[in-house]
Amino acid sequence: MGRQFFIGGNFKMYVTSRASITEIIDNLNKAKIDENAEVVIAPPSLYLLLAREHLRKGIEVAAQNVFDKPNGAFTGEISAQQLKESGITWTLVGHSERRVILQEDDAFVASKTKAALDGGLGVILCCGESLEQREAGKTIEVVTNQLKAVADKVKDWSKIVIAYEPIWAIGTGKVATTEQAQEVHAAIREWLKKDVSSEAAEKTRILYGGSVTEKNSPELAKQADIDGFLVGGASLKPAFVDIINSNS
Ligand code: G2H
Repeated sequence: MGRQFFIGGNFKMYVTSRASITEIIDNLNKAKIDENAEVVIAPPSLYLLLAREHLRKGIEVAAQNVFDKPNGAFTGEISAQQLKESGITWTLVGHSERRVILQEDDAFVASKTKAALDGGLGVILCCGESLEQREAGKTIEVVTNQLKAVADKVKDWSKIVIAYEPIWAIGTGKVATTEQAQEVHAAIREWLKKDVSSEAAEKTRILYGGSVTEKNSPELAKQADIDGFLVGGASLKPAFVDIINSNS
């Protein structure tokens, strides 16, 4: 059986009012969405519950971040248990904006992935190389090292979706070519086969992220190892629906 197409909408910190969140959600609620697509949106944490309350059934809500402890004296953090109990069923982990700006290293990302899975969440695990690393020919090494840190702590990958997001393509308008994206996705699948299991290689969805729009998504979606998208800026626009439907 083929892998179910998966689209994540990462609202980042772009949305700054309840009214804007409600407008985006109203659009999604009214839209005709491919019934074969799995859709998850990730609003800023302040709006997670609002989103869950207003969003139609069948679309899930993700946190953009999670801590690696279940509870305790951790000012400003949110645990997987708290999210799950509030109806938030997914989380992003390891987005490059957190790796770079908040200096989260591979080990911490792996620890958060494990905590999220242990707490019953699905994980959208982000990975990707910088322009410097790409130009040095280190793309596959960087990406597989990021994933290996997780594989050292997590054996069951059935609730992980991988998002390959080359840092140089994020929010820059410079989308990776379909060949560049497919090449890395295929290498990730090969790595899964070798370092995790054949089953994980066959079943794990690998999303592409980085300046995805309704214009480039149909071509990217045709690639054998691209199983969906993690969409930032374009997920706030009505055309997000076209990206969701780009595989139908
Ligand atoms: C990459 C992506 C979503 P954008 O960060 O995670 O954002 O589509 O704005 O490049």
